[in-house]
Amino acid sequence: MSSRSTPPVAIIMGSQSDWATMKHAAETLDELQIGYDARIVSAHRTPERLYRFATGAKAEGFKVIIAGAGGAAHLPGMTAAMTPLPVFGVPVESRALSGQDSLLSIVQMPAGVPVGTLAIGRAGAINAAILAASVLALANDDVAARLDAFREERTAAVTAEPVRDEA
Ligand code: RP5
Repeated sequence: MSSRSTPPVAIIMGSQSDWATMKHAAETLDELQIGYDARIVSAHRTPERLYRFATGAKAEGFKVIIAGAGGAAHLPGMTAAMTPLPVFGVPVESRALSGQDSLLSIVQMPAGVPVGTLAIGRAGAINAAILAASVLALANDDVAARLDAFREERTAAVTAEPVRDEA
């Protein structure tokens, strides 16, 4: 049995094919030096794995869950139904409907079972990680300082004027 402690963030996704999107959440957490586990948990193909994960996530020690899925994207909502932890949903861009199906599946939760829904694709994955950091920063001064620095770097990178192409 591993003695490794549970990291604060769980990144779950419905399929291996979602990793191309969800890796951006992982990379952002890496940049913020926040630990995570990345797991494939499919609402449709591995429902028992989803049940075990979602009902046990808080006791396992996770603090925030980022859940990415595409198409009929039930993963974030079903996870939120079974855990009191904050769940951030990332709609993965689907081939058939460009992620609009994913977005509407995730965002339209009934009152009482919230999923914080992000933008479709890479931007949503990155922002889910930043939001996770914001939640963790409330109780962790080191994370708060790293998040402040991360945001300041991005502000400083915006030039006052556009770089013009040479004619
Ligand atoms: C969803 O179906 C997954 O989240 C994925 O976005 C989509 C397609 O999955 P694959 O057919 O690529 O495994 O469950």
